[in-house]
Parts: sequence; C-alpha cells; structure tokens
Amino acid sequence: GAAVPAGQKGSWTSFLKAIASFSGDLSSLTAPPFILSPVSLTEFPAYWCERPELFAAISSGKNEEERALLVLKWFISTLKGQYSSRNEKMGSEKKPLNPVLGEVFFGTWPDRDGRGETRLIVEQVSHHPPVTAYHIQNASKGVTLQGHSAQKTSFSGGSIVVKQIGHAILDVKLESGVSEKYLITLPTLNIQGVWLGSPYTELGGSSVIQSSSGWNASIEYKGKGYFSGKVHSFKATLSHPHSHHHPHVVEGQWSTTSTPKTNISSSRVLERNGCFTDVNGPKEEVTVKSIEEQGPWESRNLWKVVSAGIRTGDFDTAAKDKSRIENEQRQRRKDEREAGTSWDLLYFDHVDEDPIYEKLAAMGQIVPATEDGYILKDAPLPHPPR
Ligand code: 0T9
Repeated sequence: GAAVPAGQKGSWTSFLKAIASFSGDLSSLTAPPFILSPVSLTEFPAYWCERPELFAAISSGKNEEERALLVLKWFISTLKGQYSSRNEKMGSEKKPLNPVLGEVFFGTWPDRDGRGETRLIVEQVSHHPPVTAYHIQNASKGVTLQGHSAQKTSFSGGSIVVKQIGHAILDVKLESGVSEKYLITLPTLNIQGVWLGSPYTELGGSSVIQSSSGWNASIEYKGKGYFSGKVHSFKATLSHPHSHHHPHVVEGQWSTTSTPKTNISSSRVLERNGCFTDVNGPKEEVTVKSIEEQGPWESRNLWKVVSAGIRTGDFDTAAKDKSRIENEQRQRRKDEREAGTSWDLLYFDHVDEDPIYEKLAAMGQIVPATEDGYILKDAPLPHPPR
C-alpha cells in the first residue's frame, strides 16, 4: 500500500493480523510508528464542546421541542471533530496513546460573546479495558454533559468495526429549576482503508437522543452509496409520542452541512444560510494549561516525552519512555495487590446502575435497559505522587 512506509510493511501486516485474530481491546497492541498519534484518548471528550456556542445555546430553547432540536444540532455538529479531525490534522486515523489509570485531562473554553465559560474534566477510570469518564459544564447556562466511553473492536469485511460502549447524559437546568435530561447513545465506527495503511472512520448503524420531555431523536448513519451517494451521511428523525405533527426530519452530511426536510422555522435553530448544521466554519479547540503548569498525572505532561518522540520521528525515545510509564503502572498494580488495596477514582464515583439512564432508556426502548455510569464527585480526591 502507498501509505505504509517501506520499512514498516511487515510490522503493519502483523498489526492487522493481530487485530483480525482477536476481538476486544485494540489499545494494547503494538502498532508501527507511522500510525502512532501523539495524543492520548483522554483528550477525546473535548470534541463534545468544540462549538461551545452551540452547547451554550441549548438552554436558550423556548420550549421542549426547540431544545430537543438544539440538542440534535449540537450533537450532529460535534461529529466532524469526533470522527474526521485526525484525518484532517494527521492525514489518516491514527492510534491514540493508551491512557494510564488515573490519567486526567482538564480544559476550558473561555467566555466569549456572552456564551459563558465551559469546563472539561476527564479521568481514565479503567485501564483494562480502557474506560474514559468525562464531565463538561457550562454552569452559567445550566448545561452539563456527563458520560463515559469504551470500545469493543472486531474485524469485518476488511474494516475494523468499533462498537462504542457507554453513553452520555446531558442535563439542561431550566429557569424553573427543573432539569431536562437527554440520554445520548453512540454510533458504531467502521474504520476503512486499513489494508492500504490510510485508515479513516465512517459511521454506521444508528444512535438515539432520548429526552425526559418525551422527544426522541433517532439518527441513522450511512457512508457512500446509501441515501445520498456521499460519505458521512446521516438522517435524523425527531418525534414525540404525543405529538400530532409529522416528525422533524434532517438529512445531510455530518462533515459539512445538513438541511431540514420538514418545516423548522425557528431562527434559534437554523443557521443563517438555512442549514440545520454547517460545520464548514472553524471550531474552537479546548484551552489547556501549559505543560510546565501541569501536574504529573495530567495527560500532556505525563506523555510529553513519548509525544515529542512521535512528533519528531524519534521513535526509540518514544518507545523507551512508553515502557517506563507502563512499567511504573505495572509496579503500582503489583504493590496494590500485595497491600490488598485498590486504586481510588479521583474525580468520579462509579455506579453499577444509573436511575436516570434506566428511566430514559425505558422511555426510548433503548437496549441495554440498564448501564453503569460515572458521576462527578462533590470534591475530588488528591492524586498520589508519581
Ligand atoms: C471516543 C472516538 C473514539 C473515542 C475513539 C477506535 C479508536 C479509539 C476510540 C471512539 C470519542 O468520542 C470518539 C473517535 C475515534 C476512535 C478511535 C479511532 C481508532 O482507530 C481508535 C483505535 C483504538 C485504533 O487506534 C485502531 C488502530 C487504527 C490506527 C486503525 C488501524
């Protein structure tokens, strides 16, 4: 394949064989240098808020229907960042750094044009299998997103199929003091182009946004050759069981624009050009403290030597420091076993079942009927020294 450097062809083939011959956790497989990303998976939850004005605008909706449309609009507008930004920045999908247990990532999007400040807290809450918990809040607008992310990987028809495990719950605090909740499930990734060494992500299957108000958005994802013959296509249907009106239907590409197929007249919901979503304009990356100001468990500080090695092509240094970090982790787990202790989560509490998930899943007939969750603690525990 054209994209695999001459010296890494053998190691790429071995990597693909390893993926094909097992299902589960890809993160621990060793991949050739050309496919390594210098960014840890703990940074990925920031994709949820790279259009902070759309996140803030959710609580400005004047009724349940308009807020459900604003949630759908914000959600669709995050997909380009979530699923095709690595291709844009690095030329292809790349293998992110596999976070260590207790790794954290903090960021903010500053207040601008009255939208309020949004804060992000991420913690790696499991290493085997990898699970990342996140909490994103715009306190001044009363909008909070809390969720966790894990993956189950398999190989099918030449592409890698990544089923997302976990969910997100969006909480919109209304002026009345009531909280409107939205359960967000996540689409399946089809990673294509792997044989040629230029992987990119297409979405497939469907996902749901179920609101406590009854509004339900069902989103279908298709690639080239389905509804439109275009990559990154979707069709969303927003309906309410007690509404006599036709459901709202939106169609288009999550990587560019989408348009309403039914009458949506609200100027709060539509873009000035009449589109429902338009992500051609710039997005706003999260603001993060400089590495010098970060603690030892903060992602960019923890991985700084590995990342610099990957960025500059010094893969020996990268591999050496990666081994150092992994050995340190192994030693910690061994010490814990011997002392009969276990690692405490710092920012989140794990719950085996979440009544909010259960209620919303029942309303939307979402499977599974119950799921575990991670809830932000009132006060975080201090990090142990590293
Ligand atoms: C949550 C997102 C997730 C994380 C990534 C599958 C993947 C790790 C998980 C699901 C975010 O909200 C959205 C986007 C991209 C997902 C990643 C894409 C990807 O390829 C990796 C996996 C683990 C690999 O690195 C496989 C090797 C790859 C280079 C293809 C051969």
